[in-house]
Amino acid sequence: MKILIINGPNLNLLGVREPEIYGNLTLQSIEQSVRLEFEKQAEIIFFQSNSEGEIVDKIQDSLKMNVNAIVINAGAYTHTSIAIPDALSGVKIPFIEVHISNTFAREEFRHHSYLSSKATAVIAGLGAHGYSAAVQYFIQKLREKNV
Ligand code: CA2
Repeated sequence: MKILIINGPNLNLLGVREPEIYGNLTLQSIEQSVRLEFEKQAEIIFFQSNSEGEIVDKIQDSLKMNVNAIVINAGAYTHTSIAIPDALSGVKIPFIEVHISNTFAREEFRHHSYLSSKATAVIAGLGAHGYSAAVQYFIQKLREKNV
């Protein structure tokens, strides 16, 4: 079972700036703890890019890579990109949208997401735990389907 975790623009700065919004954990440490938690149950692939096109390419590649589910924090592209949800619809791989912060408690422009209507679920405001919760959900669902 393969689960791809995609992080979008500026999430490589986690733990370095704005800890009051995004916490103290770096993206690397989040990656390490998710891997540790699930290494016996699934192959977890991490990908971060600041570029919309690279994220679209990765989503398209996930078919060749036999990815079963995607967890995506598209960062600010959540609120602007049509290409990313189009790519997700194109590959027809189920995905969960994750946000570290509660986007609904923030500026109005963060309340709308182009991804949410196509997502299996949306998790916002649980910090880094959102990634684990999403992976855990997919592992359980994929097991039920004997993947
Ligand atoms: O809460 C989230 O996870 C967001 O997806 C993060 C995005 C933001 O644009 C979304 O509205 C909500 C921003 C990621 C920027 O991350 C930084 C981390 C540390 C320092 C600066 C930016």
